[in-house]
Amino acid sequence: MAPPFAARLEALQGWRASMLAGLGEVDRFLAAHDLRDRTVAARIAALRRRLAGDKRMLAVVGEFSRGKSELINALLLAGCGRRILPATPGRTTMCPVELGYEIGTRPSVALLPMETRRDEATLAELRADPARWTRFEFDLGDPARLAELLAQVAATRGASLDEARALGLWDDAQPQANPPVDAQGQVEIPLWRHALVNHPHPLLRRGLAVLDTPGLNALGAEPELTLGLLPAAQAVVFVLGADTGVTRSDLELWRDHLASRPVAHFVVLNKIDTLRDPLLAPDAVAQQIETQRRTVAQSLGVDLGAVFAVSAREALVARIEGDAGALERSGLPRLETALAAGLLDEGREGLQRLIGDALGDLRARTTHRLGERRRQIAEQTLELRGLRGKSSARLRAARQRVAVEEHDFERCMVQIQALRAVHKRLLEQALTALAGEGLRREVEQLQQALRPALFRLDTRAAFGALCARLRESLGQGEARSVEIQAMLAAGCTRLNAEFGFAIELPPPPALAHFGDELALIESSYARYLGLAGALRLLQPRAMEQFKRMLLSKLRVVFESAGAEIELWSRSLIAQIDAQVGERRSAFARRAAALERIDQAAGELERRLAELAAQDTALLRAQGRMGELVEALLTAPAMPEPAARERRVAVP
Ligand SMILES: Nc1nc2c(ncn2[C@@H]2O[C@H](COP(=O)(O)OP(=O)(O)O)[C@@H](O)[C@H]2O)c(=O)[nH]1
Ligand SMILES: [Mg+2]
Repeated sequence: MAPPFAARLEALQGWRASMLAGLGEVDRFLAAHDLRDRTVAARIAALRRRLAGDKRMLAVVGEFSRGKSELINALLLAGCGRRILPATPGRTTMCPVELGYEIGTRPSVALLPMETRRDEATLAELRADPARWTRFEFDLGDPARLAELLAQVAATRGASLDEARALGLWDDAQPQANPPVDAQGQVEIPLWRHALVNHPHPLLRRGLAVLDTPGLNALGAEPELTLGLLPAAQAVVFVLGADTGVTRSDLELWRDHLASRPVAHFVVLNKIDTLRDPLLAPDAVAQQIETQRRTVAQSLGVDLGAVFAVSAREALVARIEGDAGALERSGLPRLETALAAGLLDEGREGLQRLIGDALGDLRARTTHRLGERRRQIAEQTLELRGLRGKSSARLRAARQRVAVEEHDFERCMVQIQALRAVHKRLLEQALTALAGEGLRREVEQLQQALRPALFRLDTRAAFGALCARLRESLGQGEARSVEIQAMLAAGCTRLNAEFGFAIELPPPPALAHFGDELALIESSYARYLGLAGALRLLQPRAMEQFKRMLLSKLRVVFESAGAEIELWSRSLIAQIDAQVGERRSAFARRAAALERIDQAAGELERRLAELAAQDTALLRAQGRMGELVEALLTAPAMPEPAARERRVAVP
């Protein structure tokens, strides 16, 4: 009873593996033909990293006790033969739990102590610092041990008000959100801040990651979850309880954090088993479930097809007991089919496009360089044919001609040096516009502006101003790269005309999508600022953390934009260098050939034959490169998701 998305993940994995293998072959081909300069190598390496690290994150979100953890137990962990994530009354998830797998590592549970919230490091930074985590390994044959370890994610402890305040778990400004204080003046706080489960489950091995969350509106959840983890998810499962219906807090959570996220949404109406009634006919119960589904779709403003009526508990039991009929009745398989389509196809197209673009570009450049080599061979052939039956004096004259041509050619180096100097200056300007230092200043300024704005409840204006300035910086980076392009274009035209180069300008990097990413960050942070979130920022610790998270998000966008400009402009310079190198070695080969011809009879014809053979090999290489790229571009994609899978009706 493997989940239906296993097959699809398998296909995705297969596609990825064949792409990786194909890229490896292209890489080896280029190296063998002396076509793999530094920028080509960097580009291929970047593609391979993207392919290898292509993870899909599914976030499961909802209010406390809707059955999120139980749903993950049924979706992913039923193979353990027991309940693994704590999901019983009185034992609920207290911290975000991420399930995933790093290939080549041991199964483990890593827990981040709540105390780490005292300092300002963000979760993203702490991830890279294993010393801060408490790590336990487990044996795959021992599910009881895994369940015991995961009981920790429900663990709590008592803390004084001062301590809770310092950890950002108590806010005097929001009494309604605070945990209750016991007779000793203590509050109950989560023991852990975050949990990472490293489990080689077949789905996790294939790049799926699943995020289980405590309630989002809980004070403890704050920025990390809504600003850091949720935006990284490709799909969100929003869990409601059939026993509670859509409550006000469900609706708030949906509206404030989920509805406007540009990712696939799946709404789960869980616990439909609670609607079963021995005094009602099964038809009448089904009718009730259907009515409730409609109500849910209406209240959330989603398609009926996106609402899945499920019993996570019955699904888990059915899987453990191997009862196919009960599993079907639990409604889970339908959800899984939809998840497979929504989660796995999402993003793959983008990756495919990226690879297609890069390969197309690589093929064009390679064909061009091979063509250039063939042109030089043709010229040499012509020159040598002209020497057939000619005297030694004529040969000497030809050798002198090569020397003069070479000397003429070397004059181009002055122009190239000048071009390089201007390029370097413009590139530096472009990169400065996108550098981290400026970003930090901007975000610091925002912090200054936010403080008074918080009291006026006018944070959006301050944040809007920051975003406008950031867009301007991005625009400046873009403007510089247009200048670089224009400057290099003029220089290259001159070089091509005067020295017979065949330099082709690659199209300038497309930076528009960085603007889109900036807009995405802008909207999720603006949403946060509009909410109770803004109030939380009155706490200095929360403000500091907000600032650091914002900065790290922005850095990724700006640094990637800078890297793209740099790679693009360096690839152009590399092209010039490669052509200079090829021209120089062509001169050397011509001179050496003429010398040998002068010394040995028969050498001329031998050299002509050699040139003809080289030309044939180059022609073959051109064809081979085309074949390699074509094979990759038309690699069998994944099975198309059947249209009806996306809109299943529930009986
Ligand atoms: N009847 C019923 N109870 C469920 C179902 N799923 C979860 N529960 C119960 O609801 C409670 C909360 O579940 P849990 O998974 O911890 O909720 P979470 O806080 O959203 O992770 C637990 O007592 C579960 O046993 C279900 O499908 N049917
Ligand atoms: Mg839970």
